[in-house]
Amino acid sequence: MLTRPLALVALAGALTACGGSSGPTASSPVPSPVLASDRPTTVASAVASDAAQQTIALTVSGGKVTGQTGRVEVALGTRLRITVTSDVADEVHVHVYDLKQDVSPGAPTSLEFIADKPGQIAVELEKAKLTLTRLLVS
Ligand SMILES: [Cu+2]
Repeated sequence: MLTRPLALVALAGALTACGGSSGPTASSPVPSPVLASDRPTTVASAVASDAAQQTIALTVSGGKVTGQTGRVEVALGTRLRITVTSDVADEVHVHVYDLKQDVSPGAPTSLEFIADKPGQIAVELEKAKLTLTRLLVS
């Protein structure tokens, strides 16, 4: 007996299982680029890609927060670095963005991200349920 029908069934099953996620592979016509200017596009990054544009430093000691506590205004799209120093082991949690990072006594931790979601974002020392600061991203 030949196993060809079985192989075909298996193939069809495999195609069904992963269908939908990948788009059609047929080549679509690419519109020819129309450039209004013959100058090369200016690279606008004046800041090095790994440099934070705004830094927020927070220190937790004896259950109290010092540094840029309260509210910090952040322009939408800013590359932000939050540095947390803590005298207890805990976890820094940036809400909405849902970023988490462990912090240990004597080992400050930094979270760096693009503030691309507007709103009032709580930064919390998770286990202590201690709000370190709030970012006002707009
Ligand atoms: Cu939290």
